Amino acid sequence: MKVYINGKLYDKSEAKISVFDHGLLYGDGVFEGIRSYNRLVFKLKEHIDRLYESAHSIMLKIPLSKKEFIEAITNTLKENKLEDAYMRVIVTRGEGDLGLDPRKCKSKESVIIIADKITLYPEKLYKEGMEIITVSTTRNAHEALNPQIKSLNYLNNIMAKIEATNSGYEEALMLNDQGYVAECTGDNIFVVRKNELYTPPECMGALNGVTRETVLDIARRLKIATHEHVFTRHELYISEECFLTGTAAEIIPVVKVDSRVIGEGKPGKMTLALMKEFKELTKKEGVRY
Ligand code: PXG
Repeated sequence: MKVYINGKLYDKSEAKISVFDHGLLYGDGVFEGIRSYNRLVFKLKEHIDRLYESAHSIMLKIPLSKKEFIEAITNTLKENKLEDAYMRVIVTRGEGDLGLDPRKCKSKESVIIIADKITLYPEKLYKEGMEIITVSTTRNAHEALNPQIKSLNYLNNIMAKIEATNSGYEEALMLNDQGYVAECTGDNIFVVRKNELYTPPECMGALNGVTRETVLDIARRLKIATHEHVFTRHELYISEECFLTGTAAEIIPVVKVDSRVIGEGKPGKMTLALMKEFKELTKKEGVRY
């Protein structure tokens, strides 16, 4: 495996950055998780735009133009001879000293691109649906650390994940500090009620997921009414269908939330239709490499 660091490709064993990098010391940096299918990078522009937005918000200068960044990604994929890949793109503040002041990071920002294979949830969960549980760790308040910023500081999500896995569940439902449904630790959440599709708006603490946007687009194309709407756990419990979306997970059905059976306790009709359309889209859309 070859890893891109600041313009050069290194063997995995040689791909190293400084222990003084503020990405490591403070989580001071931003990232994206991107997928490719059959040599097509899915929604690359959307991921790059979000990366630059996250960087802008934390006053991090990305030392490449968007065009150069896209070339670096496609070249890394080519070099690794991967047809289907999961990529991690990272930009950190770079090497500084042992103080959190980013002005002390005199070296350039570090740009890292890792292209690897993806480990999905087990196939069984896509067929039968998964069970999730609400955890007590609430989603970051946007005035503290805005969930729209995909920063390297993911402890909020990791703490929630630990709570879920400690209880024997694969994924955690996170509420915001007002108790409204926000999202899961690495996935957005959708519900179906009366044949209409609902997902919490960004201001509830949900990341504006690329897969979330894609699913909303597909639904509109299928003439399904879509709503970015505030909802509570009660509305989730009484929904007819529920599913999660994310670049890694794609679309995964949820059949139980906090021990309440959702709908008929199996992946719903609309969920299955959206999964099928999503799969079709990944086969034909994307940036070729
Ligand atoms: N919410 C959060 C908090 C995320 O981190 C999503 C939603 C889905 O967004 P996209 O754009 O991918 O549709 C994410 C993305 C993991 C993992 O291991 C997930 C993400 C990032 C890194 C790791 O599940 N998530």
